[in-house]
Amino acid sequence: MTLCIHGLGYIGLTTASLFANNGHEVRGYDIDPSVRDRIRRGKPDVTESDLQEYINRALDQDLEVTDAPVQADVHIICVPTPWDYDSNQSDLSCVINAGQSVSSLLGKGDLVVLESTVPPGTTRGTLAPILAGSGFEPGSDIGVAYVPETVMPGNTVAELSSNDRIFGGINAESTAAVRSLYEPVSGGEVHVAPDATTAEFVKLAQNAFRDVNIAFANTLALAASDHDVDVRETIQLANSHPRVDVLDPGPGVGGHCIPVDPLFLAETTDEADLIEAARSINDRMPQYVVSLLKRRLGDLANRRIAVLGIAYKGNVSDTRNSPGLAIRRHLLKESETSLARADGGRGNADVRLCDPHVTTDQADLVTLTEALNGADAAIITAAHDEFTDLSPERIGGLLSKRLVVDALGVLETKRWERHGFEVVVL
Ligand code: SAJ
Repeated sequence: MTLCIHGLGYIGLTTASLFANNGHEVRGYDIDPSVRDRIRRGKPDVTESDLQEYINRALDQDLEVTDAPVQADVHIICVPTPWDYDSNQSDLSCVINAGQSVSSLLGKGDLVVLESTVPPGTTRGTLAPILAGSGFEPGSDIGVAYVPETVMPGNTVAELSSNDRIFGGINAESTAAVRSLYEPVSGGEVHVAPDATTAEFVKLAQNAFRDVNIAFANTLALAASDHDVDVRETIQLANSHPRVDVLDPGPGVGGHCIPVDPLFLAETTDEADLIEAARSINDRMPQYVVSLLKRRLGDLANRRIAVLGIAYKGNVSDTRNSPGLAIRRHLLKESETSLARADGGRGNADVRLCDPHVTTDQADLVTLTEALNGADAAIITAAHDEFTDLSPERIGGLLSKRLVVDALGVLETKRWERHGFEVVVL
């Protein structure tokens, strides 16, 4: 079986490697020549070391990067589907472009699989009509199906081989074809959805579920502070109930999936009040973190603040929708407000960003010592090991005020307090 993977981002390259490592001849194409070049040189944009090894193994076998999409028995589309915040709708242009390029390569009996996260109905309503332009009838001449990916960044290789998979074709023949492709490479159980639209809906439901549940935890954190109650102890006690499993509050919901996928679900229905409320609660958390700091420091003008973590979560390098970067924006905005009110001689807060996992030069990053030196406060915004292992003994002398906002509840508060720190836990 020959496969052509369209889009070699995080999911496309992982999927290409999965099939190459399971004995398939895989060709992969990405529209960005620098992505193709990096993969060919064995230097893809991944930071998980076992994923890097997994990809290298695939490149040593039968994964080859091509300068154009090629004919194959199976085409798998793994292209980005961003949310367009201006028009408030999903942007399916990459899926449409990939579909057109697949259409020009099709032969009778081929299978086309969409893995990109999309609004319900996209495989049947958008992709299949484009493929029909080939002259082959989707469903009868060619198979067309949707297969969501569920791997968790940071734990990709383990989840790739153990997670359950869900498939849905536009008809029974398409479903059977996609099942026989994925079942032999799936370590978890396989579940057949009644159709492609259901499979699309399931993916969105999973991520919206997590967003709503994080919003619930964040709501508890906001409400607990009104009563001077420790929300994390509350959650631990609440979770002793056999049917309660509250998630963790935090500085906001980042990444490319959880903050975006619920919008795809809301786009196609009028019944999205809960989903929209959850989005708005989670989006307000960075501002809330800044308000916790303001309560202690008052005016933020001229303050020096260390933001520890611009990755969207612990031990990953991805900064998309980063709570840490959102917190920086709010700190700067708040101190601008102070500037407007203040007498002459006052300036914006000096916000110093530190993140040992982020290697891109998109933000001015400094070392931990540079970030903390002379700072009025530090805010922990990503649960990287380097930050959860921080010791008050080591950094106490660096800060000008012993104030830490622990937005993720990762520090042992009592120990820090013994060293004269005020620890504000979200
Ligand atoms: N977060 C909290 N509280 C929590 C859990 C997470 O505030 O209790 C925050 C994190 O700090 C982070 C954000 O939520 O900022 C998202 O992180 P995550 O670990 O919940 O999820 P992702 O985006 O890394 O991966 C999710 C996963 N989906 C689900 O768990 C339902 C993953 O399985 C999907 O494959 C992935 O989205 C995707 O690609 O869709």
